[in-house]
Amino acid sequence: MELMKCDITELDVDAIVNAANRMLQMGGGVAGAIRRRAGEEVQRECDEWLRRNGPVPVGGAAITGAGRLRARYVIHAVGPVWGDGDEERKLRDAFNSSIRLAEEHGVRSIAFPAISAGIFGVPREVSARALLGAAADYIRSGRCAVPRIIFCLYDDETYRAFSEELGRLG
Ligand code: AR6
Repeated sequence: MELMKCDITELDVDAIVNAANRMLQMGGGVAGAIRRRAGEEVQRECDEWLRRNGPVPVGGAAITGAGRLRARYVIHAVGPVWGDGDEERKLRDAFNSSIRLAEEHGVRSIAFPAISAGIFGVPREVSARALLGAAADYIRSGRCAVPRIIFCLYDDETYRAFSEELGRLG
């Protein structure tokens, strides 16, 4: 598990995770950055996925190509909105759904943002605890089909919250 302070759209990994909404409409935050940098192709693929499968449940994920990005795939993970209830479990589900799709597509390196910790209003400490906890459980399970898991944090406060949580995990 690695923490990086960076823009997720710049990473040279097999898959980056988008902090998505249920309708896969790429608005602001990470989604907006991906849309600008990858090109409209990714939003078109999202629209097609939605037409076939309907809205993604909270805690679920969808996969598309990555347009002009260096990554091969974008995995659109839907986190909870703060106040929905059971936010931590839903964030763990979003991590697990994303890793499952990554495994199915032969992804060997993946980068996650602090899902729900922006526009969706979940405190960064809660996002850190849930996502790093789920990642630690995944690594401990010994499956390791996705050997490289990066958390890409955008601002100092979020980077600090994830570092502190990682320290607690030991
Ligand atoms: N790279 C890495 N992290 C980033 C980047 C970036 N380029 N840009 C922002 N962040 P958010 P959410 C951080 O709002 O809360 C959209 O409209 C940001 O500072 O992207 O799950 C979607 O379409 C924060 O720490 O995701 C959804 O409707 C974290 O990424 C909704 O927002 C998550 O912030 C999703 O909201």
